Parts: sequence; C-alpha cells; structure tokens
Amino acid sequence: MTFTVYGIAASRAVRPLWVAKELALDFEHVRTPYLGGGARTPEMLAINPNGHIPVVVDHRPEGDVVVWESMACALYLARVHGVADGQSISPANASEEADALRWAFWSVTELEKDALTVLMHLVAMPPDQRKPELAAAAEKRLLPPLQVLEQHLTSQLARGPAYLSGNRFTVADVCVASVVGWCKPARALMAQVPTVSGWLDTCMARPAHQELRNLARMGQ
Ligand SMILES: N[C@@H](CCC(=O)N[C@@H](CS)C(=O)NCC(=O)O)C(=O)O
Repeated sequence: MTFTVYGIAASRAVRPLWVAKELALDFEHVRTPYLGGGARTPEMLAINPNGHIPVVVDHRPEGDVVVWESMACALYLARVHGVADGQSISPANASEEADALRWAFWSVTELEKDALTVLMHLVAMPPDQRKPELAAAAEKRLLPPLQVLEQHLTSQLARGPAYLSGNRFTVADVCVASVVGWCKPARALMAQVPTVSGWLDTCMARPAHQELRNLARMGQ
C-alpha cells in the first residue's frame, strides 16, 4: 500500500512530507509547484478544488482516500501509516491524539497568519516589497501565543525531553515546528522564548527535516 504527496518541500507540503520521511514510508512525491498556477491545473483541481498544495492521495485497497489541508495530511499519515507503539511519531493513545489535534489546530489558528507575515516581510519577499511595519505588528501579536508554547515546553521539561507530547518527538512537533519555523527570522521575538527556540532548533536538525530543506533549496 502506498500514497502520493503532491506539493514541494518549500511550501506547506513540508508537513506531510516530514511525517512521511520520519516514518521512513515508501511513497510517491509528485513535485507540484504552487507558483504559476501549478496547484490549479485541471488535474490538481480534481483532487483539491481549493487549488492549493499539499494533497495526499492514499491508494488503499478499498479505493483512493484524498486528503487536503496540510495539517490534516500530516495527522492522517501519522495516524493511518504510523505505528502507535509509544516510540514513533504517531500518537500512542487518546491523550497523545488529543495533543496532536489541539496543537496542530492551535498552530494554524493562533500563529500561522502572523508567522507568514513575519516570514514574507522579513526575508521571503523582494526587499523593495517588504513592509517592516507589518512584520513588527505581527511579531507583537505572536508573542502571547509563543509564550503559551514556551510555558508548555518548560513544563514538559520536568518530565523529560521538551517535546509537545509524550516527551518524544511526535507529529505534534512536526505540525507546530513547521509554523514556528517561519518566525525564526524574527530574532528579537524568538529570544524572548528561549525554550521554544531550543526546541525548534532540535526539531529542524532532524535528518528528515534536513533532507527536506535540501529539497526546498532545489525548489522541489
Ligand atoms: N490551509 C491550506 C493552505 C494551502 C496553501 O495555501 N498552499 C499554498 C502553498 S503553501 C498554495 O497552494 N498556493 C497556491 C495557490 O493558492 O494558488 C493548507 O494548510 O493546506
């Protein structure tokens, strides 16, 4: 049984790709860019009418299962293609499942929009199009939710390594790190949440993420 991930590593597709690499799964990666309408071809619109990447198509004996929304794609792969053994990145029980769901939803509702503004206006857009005042306002709004994360990770330290759930790296960390990573260029902001910064560096140093960063550098 295998599945296909549509999207490129330099996009939100990094979320399901990261899960797939962490689980060492055998899958097909169709490098679909989002610039130039790549996510809006008739073939892509047939599997995601929103015209966005990523899309995961899971080829199951009972028929294809189509998943879009990057967090849903990541959570789905960990749940359906991972092993709930308490060692892998997949949730091992109801409590860890709840952790993965709530932190993934939290990151898209509390962080993602402002984190993207920071990324775009500090580094991603051409310098003449950047608006530092938009990045500064977004940084201000990001501090309270990042302090929530700081507090949670600090409390996790009392029981073991500082990860979001179960004191081991899980899909919850993939989901949240993929958003918090966009805040990295905001150095003054990140300096105010040192435990978050250390956790982020640890997550991003993982071989699976390094592999994806290399793909992203090549535009894949
Ligand atoms: N909420 C969606 C957003 C997906 C999204 O906006 N993807 C971007 C790339 S990161 C895209 O496909 N943009 C192309 C377009 O909208 O035409 C998710 O998380 O999957």
